[in-house]
Amino acid sequence: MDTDFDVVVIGAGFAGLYAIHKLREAGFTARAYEKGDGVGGTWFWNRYPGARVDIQSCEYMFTKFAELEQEWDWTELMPAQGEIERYLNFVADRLDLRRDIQLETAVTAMTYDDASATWAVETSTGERVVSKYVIAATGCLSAPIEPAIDGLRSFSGDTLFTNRFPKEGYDFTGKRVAVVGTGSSGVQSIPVIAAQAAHLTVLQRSAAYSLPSPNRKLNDGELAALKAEYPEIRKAQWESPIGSARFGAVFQGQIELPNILDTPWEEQLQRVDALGVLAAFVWNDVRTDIEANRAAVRLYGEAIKRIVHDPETAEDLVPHYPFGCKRIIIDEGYYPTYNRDNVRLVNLRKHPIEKVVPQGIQLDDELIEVDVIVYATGFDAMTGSLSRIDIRGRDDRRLAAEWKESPRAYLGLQVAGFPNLFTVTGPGSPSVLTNMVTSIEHHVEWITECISHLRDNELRTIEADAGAQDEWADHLITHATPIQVHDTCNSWYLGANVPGKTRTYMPYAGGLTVYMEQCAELTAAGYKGFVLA
Ligand code: NA7
Repeated sequence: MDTDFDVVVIGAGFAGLYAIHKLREAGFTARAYEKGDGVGGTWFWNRYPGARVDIQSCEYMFTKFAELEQEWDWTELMPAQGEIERYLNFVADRLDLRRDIQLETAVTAMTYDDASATWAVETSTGERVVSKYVIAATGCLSAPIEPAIDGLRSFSGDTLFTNRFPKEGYDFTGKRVAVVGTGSSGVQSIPVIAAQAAHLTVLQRSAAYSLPSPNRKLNDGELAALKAEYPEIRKAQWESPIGSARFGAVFQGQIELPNILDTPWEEQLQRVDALGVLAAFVWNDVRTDIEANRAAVRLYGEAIKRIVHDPETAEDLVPHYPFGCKRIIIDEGYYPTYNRDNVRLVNLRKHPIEKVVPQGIQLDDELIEVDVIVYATGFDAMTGSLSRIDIRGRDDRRLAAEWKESPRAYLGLQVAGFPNLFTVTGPGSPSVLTNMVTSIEHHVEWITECISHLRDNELRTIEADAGAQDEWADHLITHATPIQVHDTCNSWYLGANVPGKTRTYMPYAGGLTVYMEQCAELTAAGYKGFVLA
């Protein structure tokens, strides 16, 4: 059967852009559909004030373009949203990718036809195209959650979402603002909003673990020195289990890592004097031993008390779940913000939200009157962006229904029953526990080589074997630490932030290097765990 394109790519963020380039290089025709009116994916949508990556700029870029990387000038150690978005636009222009990208077009439905081994893809613009393969470059944190709060739409002021923040920005000057949510989007935006607003009320359900960002402008000559070192940086990056040899290095330096359980309280406090909140994290035993973890949380509380003057606020800022259950946040001035006269923290565990009303947010015992509400309430992570598309595979199997029961994909790359559909950094991949760019590059390269293999060997389809997929899902559980799956851990890694979502650890926690070796071995063994026809 004739197809419109060899491959449909969904999304034009890091993954979609790299996919177009690699597919073109391998001689395939491709069309990428992107919902937004610009490229950038996560970095297109999440343009809230203070949005910044937690990986160093020299590692948060494509690693295989020796020329291109020399042409791009980062200005900061850990770039902000705007600079990353500009970088991705630069890549799109420089590699001439735009001619294969259709913006403002969401993929709404996809149906697999067994007889022709093709996918019929429908879009929000009413188009219907047929392709041999689909690459879902849809991102791990791309399906926003609108919190189930009564009356959300009844608010008469401005309602903003961090993950769909207005392109033109928003001026909080003179406004009474409420921020709901204290994950990284909330924590990063709160200091910036507080500095502008007349008054800010932070509504916190779970306290965060957050470290002061080591970000700074790159010094004179520093970028040139980094550029000269790019080959070594890349090598180290690809040898790192998290795709970033520099992650954490800026914090840890030469700090020793004793066991917290072997360290007297007075000595622990001395470390707080020297390191602030960071003191709670730099112990050998905190990530593996739950008792050590509890000791670290106690120390974390001490560190917060030394920054935040109001004792009740300081107490409310201490998390009640283990450190390491969620990704640590990197903030710029988060805790000191609570010493400002115009900022107030509300602990929703003590005073839950009843509903949103036209004037603001009604708690159990108080009405918080505001002009603006900012929701920083997170994502249906890893699966949401695909399960929100009506995807029907072999025998009319619906991806959303299958993932509702169990969000699984073999190696995070393919789902049984959905031939020739590839998930870049899908559930079961190391992705979100690593530098996303490195993980994305690995997946896109694997997928392109796989499709080339099918073409070169005149094979029609590849599909995950259901048994191999189940085994992989079991394997994920064995790698997750007791802390990552602890009863009190309600992370999005577990899907625990989405009402009704199956609670299971979705990412592969065994490290990127081990994972890549496994992918290579399975591929060399004739795509073991996949069915090729
Ligand atoms: P997160 O990390 O999922 O944070 C969402 C926050 O919103 C979190 O504090 C939630 O509390 C809170 N939340 C969610 N729903 C509600 C309701 N209904 N009421 C009050 N509070 C609510 O999302 P982010 O966008 O901040 O960060 C996502 C990732 O981006 C991050 O991990 C980094 O990898 C980059 P909860 O914890 O569920 O009690």
